[in-house]
Amino acid sequence: MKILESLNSRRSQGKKSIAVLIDPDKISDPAQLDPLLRLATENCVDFFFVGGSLVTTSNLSQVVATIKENVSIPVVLFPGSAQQIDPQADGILFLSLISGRNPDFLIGQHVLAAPILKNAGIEVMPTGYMLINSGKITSVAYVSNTTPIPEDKYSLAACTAMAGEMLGLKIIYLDAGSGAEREVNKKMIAAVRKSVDVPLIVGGGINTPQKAVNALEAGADLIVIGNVLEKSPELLTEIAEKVYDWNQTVSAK
Ligand code: 1GP
Repeated sequence: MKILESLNSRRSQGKKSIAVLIDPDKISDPAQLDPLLRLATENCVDFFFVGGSLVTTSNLSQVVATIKENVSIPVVLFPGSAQQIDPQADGILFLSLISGRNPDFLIGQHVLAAPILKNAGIEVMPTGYMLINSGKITSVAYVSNTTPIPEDKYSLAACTAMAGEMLGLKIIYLDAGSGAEREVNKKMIAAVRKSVDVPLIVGGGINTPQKAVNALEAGADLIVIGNVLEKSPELLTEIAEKVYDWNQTVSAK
């Protein structure tokens, strides 16, 4: 089953998913990935997201290859630019940064990426990417030169997501930014959830099991965990357990 199809099918059953985000810049030796790959398999992680807003090394291909060689979890590119494409991946979030007004991240990078993606034959998932303010200026806000949506402007975010869905985007991704001081709040997630039917991804600053539960309860279909696993990989077990528990309740109904 294709990735988007499986997200939609899980959503229609009320089931949630979890993705682990890997920043290729932080993986200088593929062996560094071993513990995370083992933990992800043990904890039934659904996807690996690979990418970053500023990738300064050429590790991407090696990282994707190592994941593909060792586990059967799909690899989804989460690119900061058209340079972060690797044909070994299973899919790519083709991100349009709809919370911002920078044409380069709304359509510019996409024009450069399109012919490469056409040849690569990987699954392209049109995604409305929305940055939500989370305290300090995040790398993604700085690099994309866009202003995140204020975290209490629920209607603004809801209308942005709605417009994205009307433009044909198939996924909405609410992101507080990697290592965010404050994760996207429940009210914001719920407001966006109510405004669209497409799968909703939520990430940025989800670094405790409770924050993961909050995002699931508010309506996230898929939560993304990155930063916190660099220092505390064991937290993946606790967070993934919350997703598993949620899905068990749904199955039991
Ligand atoms: C960032 O949504 C991702 O773009 C994940 O964020 O690294 O804070 O978990 P963290």
